[in-house]
Amino acid sequence: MDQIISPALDQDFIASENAALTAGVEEDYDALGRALDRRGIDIEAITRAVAAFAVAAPSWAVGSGGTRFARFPMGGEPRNIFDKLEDCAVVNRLAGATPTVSLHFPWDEVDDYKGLTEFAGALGLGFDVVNSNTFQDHPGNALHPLSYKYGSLSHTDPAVRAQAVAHNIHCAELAAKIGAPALTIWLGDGSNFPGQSNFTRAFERYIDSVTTVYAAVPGGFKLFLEHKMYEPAFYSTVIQDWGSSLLAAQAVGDNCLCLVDLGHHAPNVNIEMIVARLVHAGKLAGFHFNDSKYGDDDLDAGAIEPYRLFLVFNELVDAEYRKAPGFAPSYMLDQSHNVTDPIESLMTSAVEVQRAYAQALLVDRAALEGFQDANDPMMASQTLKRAFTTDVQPILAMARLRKDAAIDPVGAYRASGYRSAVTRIRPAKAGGSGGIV
Ligand code: LRH
Ligand code: MN
Repeated sequence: MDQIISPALDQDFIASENAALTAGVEEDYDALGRALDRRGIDIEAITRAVAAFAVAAPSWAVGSGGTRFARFPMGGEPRNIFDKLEDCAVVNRLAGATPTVSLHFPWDEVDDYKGLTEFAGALGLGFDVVNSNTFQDHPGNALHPLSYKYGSLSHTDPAVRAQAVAHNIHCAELAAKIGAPALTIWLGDGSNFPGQSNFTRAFERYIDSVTTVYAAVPGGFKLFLEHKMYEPAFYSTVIQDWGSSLLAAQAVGDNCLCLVDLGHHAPNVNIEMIVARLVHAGKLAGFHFNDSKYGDDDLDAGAIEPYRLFLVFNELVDAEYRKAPGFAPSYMLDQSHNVTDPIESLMTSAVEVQRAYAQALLVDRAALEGFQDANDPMMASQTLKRAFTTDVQPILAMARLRKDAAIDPVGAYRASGYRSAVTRIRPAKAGGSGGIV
């Protein structure tokens, strides 16, 4: 592996970057601590919870993303999973919140998974939920001779379904090799014209296929079903919404759960209520965090609708507070960085997800329940807003400082010269036509 000449991972460099900022953080932290104490909140308890909070980085998002129109690569594009892990290590080292990486197969396939796990371990990284891919063809890949143009696990042709089933079982085997706890199955299966697909038969073929995968994976290994309203299919999608996902997960088995990608809903859908329903059903797998204004824009988490992200975490903290049975969601980012340095976006997004969690921890749940039971909408709303409008920046910065991460991750990253260092050693990738990755 080429040696990257950058102090981005070096403790002394990070400490030197923090030196000028530490006194300010401590002063702000103490002031916030006093203010929270007057609200009966122990800032140290919040900071410990925030420091323990982690969200997985998506291996496929450290390279520049694109749209169907174009992709504009920057310098130092990762060439393979090893480059991607080095970039993920910088995200984790500086922002201190992404100790695991979510892999995508076959994009991240290698010959030696023990070697890959050791390589990641040496960078301070582990592996999180993996992802299968039957939403594009894989020319030259002997495991995928048949096309997924008209679907995969729900395809009308049993041979294509069998190929897609085999791929998902293979991904579960790879997950076991790297210690990943689950497999996320997202499909592009659907239709572009009314009449093109029989909704019921397609759904039943899908359930039958996932049930075959479920029967083949080790006991305890989880399958996460990811719903999406549209794209690449533009009329119907087999797992189009949380209802379809829940019905399928309930049909498949106890370890089959429903993953919520924030961008996979129509604008203005009440995602926080979907979260509450999936928690109620004991079927919440976890999240692909990102943000969006219109479609599956895969923008940086918290960049467009931070209050919505807060309201999602308000439901998650409420579930923790109620000790909801089987509540153990997996947190992952799933974004496409078309105009920013992906490392800066992933660090910033991890911090924004942490921010929403910290704010949700500040909600006075006993008071909120009282106002809800007393039908006092104004005070109930104000109770949430008070938590959301509390500037928790000192808590986030203190949590990073105590983890030897960077108080200002983007500032430290830019000062490290990492991007120009990788640009020097990784051959430039030509720009080109579309595609998110
Ligand atoms: C589909 C999706 C899915 C991934 C892909 C990269 O839109 O959210 O989770 O497999 O993006
Ligand atoms: Mn996703």
